[in-house]
Amino acid sequence: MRLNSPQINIISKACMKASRSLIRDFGEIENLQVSSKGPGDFVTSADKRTEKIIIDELQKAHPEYGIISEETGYINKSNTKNRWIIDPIDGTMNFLNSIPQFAISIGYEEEGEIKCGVIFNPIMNEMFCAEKGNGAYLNNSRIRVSNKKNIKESLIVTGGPRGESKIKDKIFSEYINVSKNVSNVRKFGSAALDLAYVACGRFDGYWQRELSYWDIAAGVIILKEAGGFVEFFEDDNSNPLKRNILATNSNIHEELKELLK
Ligand code: 2AM
Ligand code: CA
Repeated sequence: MRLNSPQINIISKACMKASRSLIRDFGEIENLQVSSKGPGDFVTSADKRTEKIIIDELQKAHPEYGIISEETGYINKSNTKNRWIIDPIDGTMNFLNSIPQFAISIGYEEEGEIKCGVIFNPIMNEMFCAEKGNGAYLNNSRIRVSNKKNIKESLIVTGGPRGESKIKDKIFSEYINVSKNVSNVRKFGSAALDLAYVACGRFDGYWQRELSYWDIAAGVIILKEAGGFVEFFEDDNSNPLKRNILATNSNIHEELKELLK
């Protein structure tokens, strides 16, 4: 791999370290699924355990960097120059149900711009990573978005709505409209991996409302470096951590955007 910034090395090391306990935890879930208590509490602690390993590792390298992480929130909030953006388990619902479609996602931001990121699915042993200006990789191979030009032939991925969403009807009607005009739509349950899959051409486009910044920070740079196009739409200015995202191979971008109107 030709990625060589110190930050990408720090992130991939943290991912590898955290993934060892995450793989063990995933192995436990099957047993807990059939127990009367269920795996709920265990998953919450696995999430926290994974986050702690990642944060400890990142802080060892740079105690002064800012952090935004799903479970803990902000650390060193005043440092907005250098910041790690962490989602310890993206695709928690899949993890909870013993479905191996989840990932650790870590992005690194400098002066408000994402410079590099890693998305690691420890069960499939797939590490997606990218660094600004140096391309995107899946393990050791360079990746690129698909070359699909016709939206009617495109495979699109999306997610949501969550149970508590106040715009469920809107999200469902978008789902129907997109479904009628593309080859097919998937709901895979991990925003980070959805973006990574567009980056390597498995999907042609992705959209999702009501995400959090940590779900997509690493995915944005991976997709951009793979030749894709990312756009945030109808941003809620009162909450900078909330995002609606549209991300494609760039060829079908305008057409997919049109379908969401
Ligand atoms: P999670 O697994 O870390 O909770 C599922 O469609 C994907 O969207 C997952 O990446 C999930 O992250 C994320 N997601 C769905 N609804 C969300 C919400 N309301 N806020 C934040 N993330 C959400
Ligand atoms: Ca997430």
